[in-house]
Amino acid sequence: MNKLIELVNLKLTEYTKSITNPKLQEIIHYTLFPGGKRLRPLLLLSILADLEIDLKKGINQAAAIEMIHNYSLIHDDLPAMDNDDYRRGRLTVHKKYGEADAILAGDALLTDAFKYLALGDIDPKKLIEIIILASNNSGSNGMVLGQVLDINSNFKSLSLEEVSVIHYHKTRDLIHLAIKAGAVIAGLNEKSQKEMDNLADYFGIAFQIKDDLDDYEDLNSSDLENQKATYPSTIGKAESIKLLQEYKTKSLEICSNILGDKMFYNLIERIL
Ligand code: GRG
Repeated sequence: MNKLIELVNLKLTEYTKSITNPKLQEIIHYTLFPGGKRLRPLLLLSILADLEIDLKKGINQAAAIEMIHNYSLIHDDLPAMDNDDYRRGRLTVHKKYGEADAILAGDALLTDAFKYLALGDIDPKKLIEIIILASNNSGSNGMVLGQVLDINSNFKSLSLEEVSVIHYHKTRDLIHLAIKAGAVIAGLNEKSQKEMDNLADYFGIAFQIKDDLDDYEDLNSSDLENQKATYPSTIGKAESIKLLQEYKTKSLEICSNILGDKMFYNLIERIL
């Protein structure tokens, strides 16, 4: 797993060094390093590792998805959105560098990501499929839709279905992109790709439930301040834990059938 993270960090370093404006380079470096768990690149690359496919085939796409994820975090933290001062134990980008530069760094990460999505020694048809997937999963019918629904739900009480739709798009969509890109690069057949879509649904929602549960008793959480509808605030802590376990088991089952009990399997065990 560490080897995979090292590869991702190398690619993100190469990207950061390519930014010619020193201020923008500093802000993007601050955003990407030391970074978070690198979950989305790990999901993509572990599919390749488990199927013994050269990791170089997916490294550009793995780094690109991490860039899209980091753009979304910068924008999510802005005063007009969740208004958070801290992320990953450090000042958020707008708190450290100001709002205008934070917005622009997010814009640059999202835009630059599309170049990295298109790079690599992969069949051009697969590259086009992944670029369209990236747009669909992060754009107006994907993660941005999730954020729009979320922002408009502050201070409202929601049904489980409404909460699920928000998180399906806000969190599951980018996870789906990472898993699906791995499946496309690996050349999985249609049936296995459908199963991997199901895995992305279970894992994506379970990851959000886990995140909500971790935040639930945190009195400094912006979810609490913005009175956000979360899984535990909607269906209770015990039901949330039950749903998390059910989705984790289903994710592990699918993974075991398609990839075996190897790196991806261990990643699910570790993250959920
Ligand atoms: C601004 C268009 C736009 C979208 C923002 C991703 C997102 C949508 C909001 C983040 C809010 C949040 C905390 C969602 C819960 C799940 C989640 C995506 C957590 C952060 O992902 P991790 O844990 O982060 O993978 P690290 O820090 O490890 O990279």
